[in-house]
Amino acid sequence: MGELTSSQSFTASAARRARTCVRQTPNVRVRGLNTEAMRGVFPASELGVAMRARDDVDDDGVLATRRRRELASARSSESRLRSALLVIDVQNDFLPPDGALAVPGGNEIVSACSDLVEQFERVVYSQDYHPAGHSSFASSHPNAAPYDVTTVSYGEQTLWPDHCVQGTKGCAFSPGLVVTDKVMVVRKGYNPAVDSYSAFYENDKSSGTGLREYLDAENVDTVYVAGLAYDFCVKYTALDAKRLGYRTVIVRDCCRGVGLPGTMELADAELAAAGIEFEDTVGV
Ligand code: VGL
Ligand code: ZN
Repeated sequence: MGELTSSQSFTASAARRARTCVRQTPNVRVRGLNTEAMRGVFPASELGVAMRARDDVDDDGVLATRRRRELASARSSESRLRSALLVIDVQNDFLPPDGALAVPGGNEIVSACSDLVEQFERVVYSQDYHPAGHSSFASSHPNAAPYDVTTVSYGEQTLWPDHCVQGTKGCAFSPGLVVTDKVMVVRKGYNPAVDSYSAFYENDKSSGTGLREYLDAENVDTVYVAGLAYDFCVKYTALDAKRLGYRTVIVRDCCRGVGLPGTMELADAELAAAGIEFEDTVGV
């Protein structure tokens, strides 16, 4: 993962925090470590760590994270102080190869999301957090199959394979994701009768998660959104953020989508129509 675009400037305190985070993972200087080849060799729990070790090293052997920290202090700005990163649902069940609802390419963004986390003053993680037998599971409906669409009291609901059940390994954050101690975690989807794609509101649009109140208390005016899945939880989180009045930026190369028929195109169109901005990190 490389430098961020110029509009993504950082604060010195985020850089200090980054130093604390990075210490938790081994900063081994390994050149040319082939993470593709390692996929079949390392258990998933080790793979996240191994990938970070590689990503921390530039071609010239300089730690990329150190270079970003230097940029961080240089680019420190008032607007950065008022922004928050929302990391959406980077949980084992959404990651190939073993996740119950694996998002294609989901593994490719875990390390990049961790790099992003280190560059923000405020980070909120969302966690899909369903009770067993949740109404969004196809298994809870007679004669339904995963990815069928059904009509419920609050509108259309896609039915999913059982996923992110509270207390299971699939519900846990990916071991490759840096989760610092002092962060807000928004759990969603715990109401047995209502699904929740957005990190702000349940799908019935009536009950809030408390995220808005937190961001407002922190004087946040800009949210960056990254994670899984682009065409569902990232999309609905970004649409709600924009509707609530935040400047909303999707970090596109730190997202991957489920990709049901038409869902990626629909997400692109809806997000653009809503005036949501897109940025990429550079030179991953
Ligand atoms: C998600 C489907 C069901 C997501 C969560 O995180 O995008 N998608 N639950
Ligand atoms: Zn879910």
